Formats: sequence, structure tokens, C-alpha cells
Amino acid sequence: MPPTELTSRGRKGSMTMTLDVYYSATPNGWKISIMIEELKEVGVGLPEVRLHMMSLEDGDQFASEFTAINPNQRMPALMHDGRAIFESCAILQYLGETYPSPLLPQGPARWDVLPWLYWQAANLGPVFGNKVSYTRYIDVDEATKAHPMDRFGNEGARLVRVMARRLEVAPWLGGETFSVADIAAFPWVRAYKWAKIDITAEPRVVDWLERCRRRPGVQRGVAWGVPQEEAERFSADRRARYKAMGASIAANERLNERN
Ligand SMILES: N[C@@H](CCC(=O)N[C@@H](CS)C(=O)NCC(=O)O)C(=O)O
Repeated sequence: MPPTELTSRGRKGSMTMTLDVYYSATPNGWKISIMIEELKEVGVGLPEVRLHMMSLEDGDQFASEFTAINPNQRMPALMHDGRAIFESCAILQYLGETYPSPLLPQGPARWDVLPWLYWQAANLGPVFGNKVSYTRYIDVDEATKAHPMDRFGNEGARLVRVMARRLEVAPWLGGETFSVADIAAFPWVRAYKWAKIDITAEPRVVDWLERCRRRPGVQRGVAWGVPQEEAERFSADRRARYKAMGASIAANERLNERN
């Protein structure tokens, strides 16, 4: 189900047992919306989820109220039980530990999952994110871009091969069941065309992507903050808006203004 409350700004968290999600519809945001929808799917009883939509174009990430929640001034963030959590993969781990389910197994199987969760945070996310920025957002001449395009393109392709090797021996990144590791990787890999990192040479990765995509929790998660008909494919207008937003973020306009 979609969120119960929409607000435009973050606020300093009070002691609350609600799950307050600071979100915008981007790959790191989708990790959290998918996790919440997948927890519902496995029947975990969750408290009320309150969604605080953030406008990255308007610089909501730099507001003092939000900086108090996430000193790193990036979305997403979570407030729960008086505690602020930032970093999307830490939020996945927090939700997985707070609401136990197969999405983060207990016992030894946990160690099949966590390395892949951290792998996503340290490798796949930053590399795909940088490749998207240079491919779509950063407005400099081709010669200036050539080296980073080459570096992030090659590294992105290597990471896809790493995934393929993992999927040779296990159906999911975290092992036998769909887990937070798949949730973390999915929103970036599904954007492979936007990043221009080809995954089609790796049929196991293509198949994994399709298996993720078909899950009802995933389908509901990627629709948070996006019109239902655009959840799978953004309209030209929305793509243009994301490009403008990405360009403004990549140019660090707000950062230079405010810090
Ligand atoms: N490592 C962070 C990355 C978060 C991140 O970069 N979020 C982007 C949106 S996907 C953001 O808030 N960008 C705003 C900015 O750079 O000013 C995480 O996983 O939470």
C-alpha cells in the first residue's frame, strides 16, 4: 500500500514508534520502499509508515531539520523509536533486524547476505551512480569526461560479471532466498540502460532482474512517489526532470550555495 502521509519537508524526529521514511523516488530511495513492501508481503506487522517526500531539486537534503537526521545530507533516512538512521543499506539492515524475516536471515545464513549488502553499498551503488552522472548529467566536454566514463564503465561491467558469478552458485545474491542484498542491488541494476552499463551479456543477471521485477513487493515499492503507469518506465517528461535534477546535483550548485 502507498504511504499513509505525505509531507514536503523532513522534521526533527520525536520519540515515535512510527516508521518515518525520508524519501524521494530514486534508486537509494526505492531500496527502502521495496523493503517495506516486501516486509508487508511476508506478513510482518509494521507500525504506521509515514512518508516524507523530499525534493532534491529544492535542496530539502540541506535543510537544517533534515541535516539533524542525516549529517551526510543525502536521502534516504529513517526515524524510528527516537533513533535516526541514514545510509540506505544500514536502513535495510535496521529494518531486517527490527522486523525479523527471511529478508535478513538469522544465524550463519546471515553471513551469506551481509557481504553482498555491503558490496552493493561500497561498489555497485557508487559505480553505477557515477556512471549515470557522467552519462546523463554532468555537462562537460567529451575529452574531460573520457577518463571517468572509461573507468566507471569498465568497473560497472566488471561488477555485473561479479554478480553473474554469484548467480552461478546461488539463485539470489544473498543465497537461497530473496533478501536485503537483492533489494539493495535491484534499483541500480534495473537502471542499466540509463547508466549505459550493458547487462545483456550476462543472462543470469538478466534473469535475476526479471525475477526481482516480478515480485509484488518490488512492484509496489518502485511505485512510491511515481504515478503507477510510470513505475516501470518513466515518461519523457519525467526523464527530463530527473536529468535536470541530476545535473543540478552533479554540479553541486546547492552544496556550493549552502556550505
Ligand atoms: N550512500 C548513500 C547515498 C545516498 C545518496 O547519494 N542519495 C542521493 C539520491 S539517490 C541524494 O540524496 N542526493 C542528493 C545530493 O547529492 O545532494 C545511501 O546509500 O544512502
